[in-house]
Amino acid sequence: MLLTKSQIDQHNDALLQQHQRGLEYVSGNVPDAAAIINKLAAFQVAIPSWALGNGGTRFGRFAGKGEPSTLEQKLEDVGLLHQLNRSSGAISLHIPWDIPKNVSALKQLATQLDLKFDAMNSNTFQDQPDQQHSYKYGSLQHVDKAVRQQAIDHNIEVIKYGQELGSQSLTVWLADGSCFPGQLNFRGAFNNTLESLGEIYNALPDDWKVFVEYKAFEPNFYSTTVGDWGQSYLYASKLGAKAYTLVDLGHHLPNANIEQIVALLLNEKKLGGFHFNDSKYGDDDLTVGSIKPYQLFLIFKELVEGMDARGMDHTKDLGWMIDASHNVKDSLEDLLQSVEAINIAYAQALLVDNTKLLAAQQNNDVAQAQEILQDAYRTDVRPLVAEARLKAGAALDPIGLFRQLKVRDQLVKERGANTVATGL
Ligand code: AOS
Ligand code: ZN
Ligand code: ZN
Ligand code: ZN
Repeated sequence: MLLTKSQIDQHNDALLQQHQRGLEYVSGNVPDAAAIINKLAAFQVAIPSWALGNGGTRFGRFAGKGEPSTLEQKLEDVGLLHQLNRSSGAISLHIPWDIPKNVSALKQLATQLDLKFDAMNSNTFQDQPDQQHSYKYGSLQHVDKAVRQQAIDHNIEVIKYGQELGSQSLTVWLADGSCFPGQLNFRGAFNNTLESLGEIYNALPDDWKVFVEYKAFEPNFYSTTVGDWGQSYLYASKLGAKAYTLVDLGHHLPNANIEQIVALLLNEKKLGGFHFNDSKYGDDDLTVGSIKPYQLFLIFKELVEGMDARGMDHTKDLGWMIDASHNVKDSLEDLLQSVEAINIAYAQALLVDNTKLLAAQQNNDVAQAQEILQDAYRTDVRPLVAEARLKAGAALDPIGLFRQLKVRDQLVKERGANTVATGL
């Protein structure tokens, strides 16, 4: 089910006048609207295969209708998002949920949909029916070398799938840790994990990166063996130049200053990528920008400033990914909202006058520094984001068009109402 160009054009024509009024207004108030629009148009955020269905909690799962049940259908969903916003040109796969059966057909489909394969994700937090050893007490940290080896081999297999598909990175998120004091020898768990990661690292192709994702808690509730950015940084720096820290916004203890973490990791050349999401209390499941949009802006401000200072390419030198999944909204509408929130924060960050900010900082002019940041944050950049979409051939109002064309109803017709997407 793909949209036609004329469906998009018709939708855009109807909104054009109103859009242009907004665009003129904001363009008159920002220094270089054209440059910002070009950057926005080039910026792509990868969609995780596991967010295309309504995720559950351990208490229950309320499946959505017309969810993708094959890998091909997952690609088609992302292709649809990409047609609507031209900002979702990549998919992140998860093995074994997304084992490709026919690699060349899958690659062909991806090319047709204009999608790239972003970071590959391994899974050693669940036991699969055919596996010999259980991960109940951890995987790469396990006290038994045989269990560790099984987890290492799995990660190496994931790299191989990724190589076939043209991915260039592996994200390792470990559920490893402990639920009770005394359960684990912290140093033993760290050293085992480091050694296991080292074997995976040695299997990485030269042009690949490995991202070590940290998480404060869940599913383990006393300790997590990659529990914070310091631990991830330790692993990444001991592993070598191809290893980086991955920041998932929802994986911190409450009130952590994520923008400062990001600034320092970038400074140390160890920031690898992002999992965007939002949360009110803890965890990682809500739509990006739905709870703390100012924090998201502050993070992007550090990203833009830090990447520019190091001459990095915004579009490809970090891995940009969404990682969220909840129970209540249409998954595709939810992802459109997340991508929009990311683009808005990025645009606001591009507005920050860093020369003026630096001068304010040099003069200890605290009020002025705050004014500069909030001036950017309070600018309504939505017309700039919409203009980037328009120029790229996407919809001025992606959710509006999704609803207008009753895309979900069509997916239900094609796939049925009783679908269960594999994944979380
Ligand atoms: C888990 O909390 C991590 O965020 C993972 O990155 C991700 O959600 C997982 O790999 C998907 O199962
Ligand atoms: Zn994540
Ligand atoms: Zn997470
Ligand atoms: Zn979660």
